[in-house]
Amino acid sequence: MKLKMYHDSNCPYSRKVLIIAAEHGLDDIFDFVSPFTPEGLEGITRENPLAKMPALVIKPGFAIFDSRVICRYVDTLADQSNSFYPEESSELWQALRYEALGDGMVDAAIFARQELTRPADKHMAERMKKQLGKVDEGLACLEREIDMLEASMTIGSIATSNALAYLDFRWPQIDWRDGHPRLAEWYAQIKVRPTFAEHDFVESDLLVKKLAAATQ
Ligand SMILES: N[C@@H](CCC(=O)N[C@@H](CS)C(=O)NCC(=O)O)C(=O)O
Repeated sequence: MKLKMYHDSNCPYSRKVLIIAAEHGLDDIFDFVSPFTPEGLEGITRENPLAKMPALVIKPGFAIFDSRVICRYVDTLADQSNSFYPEESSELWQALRYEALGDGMVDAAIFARQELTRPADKHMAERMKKQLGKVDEGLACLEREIDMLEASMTIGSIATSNALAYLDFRWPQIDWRDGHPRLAEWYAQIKVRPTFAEHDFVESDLLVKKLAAATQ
C-alpha cells in the first residue's frame, strides 16, 4: 500500500524526501496530495497540526512531519548498509549538522523571498538583508568545509545540495558560484545524479493558481 504524502513540486523540504527515496529505489511508495487544492488543504490541516508539507501518513490517522523526520523514516525502509545516516557517531553528527545547515539556508532564502512578495512599500530591507546574510555565511562555511562534503554521500550532502538547487530556482540573481569555486564544482557533479536531476524544482501550477485567486 502506498503512503500518502502531502507535497508539491516547488517545496524544497519535500524534495529532500523524494531524493532520498529515489536513491534507495523507493520512488513508488508515495501517493502524492498537493496542499494547494481545497481537499489537500483540508487533509494536511487535519493530519499535521502545523499544516506544513511535507507530511507523510505512515498509518491511518498518524502522519509524521518535518522533512528531517520523514527522510530518516524513509531511510529506515531501505537496506541499512546503504543508509544516508552514518553509523559512526562523529560522522553522524557531521551529517546532521550539514542537514541543519542546508535546511537553515533554505529557511533563510524563503524568509528573504517573502519580503520580495510583499507590495514594494512594505518590503523590509533590513529583514531581507539579515536573512540573505545567513545564506552568505552558509555558502562560505560550505566552501571552507568542502572536503567533508566530498568525503561521503549523506543526508548532509542531500540537504546542502538541495539548498543550492533552491537558490538557483528562487534566487537566480544570487551568483553563489562566484567566490565559491570548490562548492560550485562539487554541486555540478552532484546535481547530475539521476535521482537529483529527475527531481528538479518545477513551478507549481496549483500554487500559481492559488496565488492568482488570492490577489483577485
Ligand atoms: N522544517 C519544515 C519546514 C516545512 C515548511 O515550511 N514547508 C512549507 C512549504 S515549502 C510550508 O508548508 N509552508 C506553509 C506554512 O508555513 O504554513 C520541514 O523541514 O519539513
